[in-house]
Amino acid sequence: SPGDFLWADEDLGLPWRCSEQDIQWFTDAAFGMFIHWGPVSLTGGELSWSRDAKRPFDIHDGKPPSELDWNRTLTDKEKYDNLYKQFNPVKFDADEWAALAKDAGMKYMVFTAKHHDGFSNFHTRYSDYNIANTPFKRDIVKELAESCRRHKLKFGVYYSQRDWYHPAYLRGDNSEYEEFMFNQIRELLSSYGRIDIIWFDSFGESDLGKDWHIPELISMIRRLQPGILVNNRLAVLAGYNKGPRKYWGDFDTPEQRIGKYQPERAWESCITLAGHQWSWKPDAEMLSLPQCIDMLVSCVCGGGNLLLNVGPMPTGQIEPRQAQRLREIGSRLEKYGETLYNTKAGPFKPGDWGGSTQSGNRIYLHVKDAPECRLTLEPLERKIVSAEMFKHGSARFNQSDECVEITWDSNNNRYRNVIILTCGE
Ligand code: FHN
Repeated sequence: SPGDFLWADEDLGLPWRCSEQDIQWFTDAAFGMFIHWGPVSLTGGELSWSRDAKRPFDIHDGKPPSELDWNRTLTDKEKYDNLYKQFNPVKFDADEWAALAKDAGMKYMVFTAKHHDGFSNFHTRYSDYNIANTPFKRDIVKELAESCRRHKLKFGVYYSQRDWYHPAYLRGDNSEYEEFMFNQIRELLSSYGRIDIIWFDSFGESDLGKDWHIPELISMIRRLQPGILVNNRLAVLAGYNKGPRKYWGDFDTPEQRIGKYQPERAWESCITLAGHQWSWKPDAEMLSLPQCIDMLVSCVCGGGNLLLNVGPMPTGQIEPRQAQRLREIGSRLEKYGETLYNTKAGPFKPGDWGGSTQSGNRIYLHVKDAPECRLTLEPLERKIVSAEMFKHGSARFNQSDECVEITWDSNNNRYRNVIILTCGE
C-alpha cells in the first residue's frame, strides 16, 4: 500500500511515491491559489526569513527597520506572540475565498496551516498557540477544506518546519520538536478529510544537517493520505541537499523551479500578488494583469503550475482590488483555458517569442512577441497538418527538416496570440 513501497528521488535521495493518477490532476491544473494568513496580518508586515518580523507590530507604523528602536523593552501587548489574542477576522467566509479561486480559474488552494511564527490556524491538541484560543475560535483549516470540497477545488496545507515559537525548536532540541511536528502533521492529515497536497517550507543553514526522520515522516504522510502530493522543501531540512544550492528547492521566481513534486514529473512556481510580501500588506503594489498572465503562461509552457499567493486582511476578507485582479485572470482563462489546462510543455523551446503547450495532436503556440506575425522555430518530428489562430484569424505553416515557419494574419490580442498547430496522428 502507499507508503510501504517508496522509491528514491535520485536527486535528493528521498523516498517519494506518487502514482501516475496521483499526479495527473496536478499536472492538468496549471493554476492554484496560495494563501498566507493569520495574526501576522494584523502587523501588515512579513514573516519571511527574518525573525525580526516578530518585532512588535505597533512600532512598525510603516517605519523601515532601520528606524525602529529594536532595543526598546516591549510591553506584553506589543509582543508578536500575543497578537493572536486580538485576532478576530469576523468577516472570514471560506466559501467566498473558494468561490474567488474558482472565478480566477484556479484548480487548487494551499493554505498556511502553520507558518514560521508557529501559530496554528487549526484546532491542534499540541499547542495552545492556535486559532481556538483567539477571539475568533473557529478552525480555519476545517472550514477551508470543506469549502474547497464544495467548490470542487483540491485542498493543500502549507506547514513550516521552522517554528519561531516552539521552545524545543528555538533551543535546538530536535527530537522533542520533531515529535511535535509529527503529531501536528498527523492531526492535519487525519482530521480534515482528503488533503491533496502537503506543502513544506523551510530550509536554510540553521536547519541543515539535523538528523530529521524524513523517510519515516513521508511514510506516515502516505499512510494517512494515499496519493497526497509532497513538495520537495522537506528534503533540505534533513540535510538531503546534495551539491550546489540548486537542490535546495530554489524558489519563488517563475524562472526557477520550486516545489518539485517528483523528479521531472511536476513542478510549480509560487509568487505573491501584492507587495512582494506573502502576508497582508496595506496599499501594496500589485502585479499587473499582463505580469500575471505572463507568469502563468511561462510556467505552463515549461510544464509547471503557478501558485499565486494572496494575503487576506485581518478582517478575513481578500482585498477587493486583489480579488478583482484574480477575476480578470479568470476571464482570460475562460477564453484561453483549453490552451493551458490539461496540457503539458510543448515541443518548442520557450524564448522571448513566447512558449508552447501541447495536448493530444494539438500544439498551442503562446506568442508573446512577434511583431511581424512570423515565427521560425526548430524542426519538429511530428507532421503538422494545419495551422490556425485560436478563436479567430488564419495562420499558415511551412515545415522542413531544418525548421518550422509560421505566419498569421495579425496580432489581435493585447497579451498573447495563440496559434494552434494540428499534427497528424
Ligand atoms: O519565508 C517564507 C515565506 O513567508 C513564504 O511562505 C514563502 C513561500 O514560498 N517561503 C518562505 C520564503 O520564501
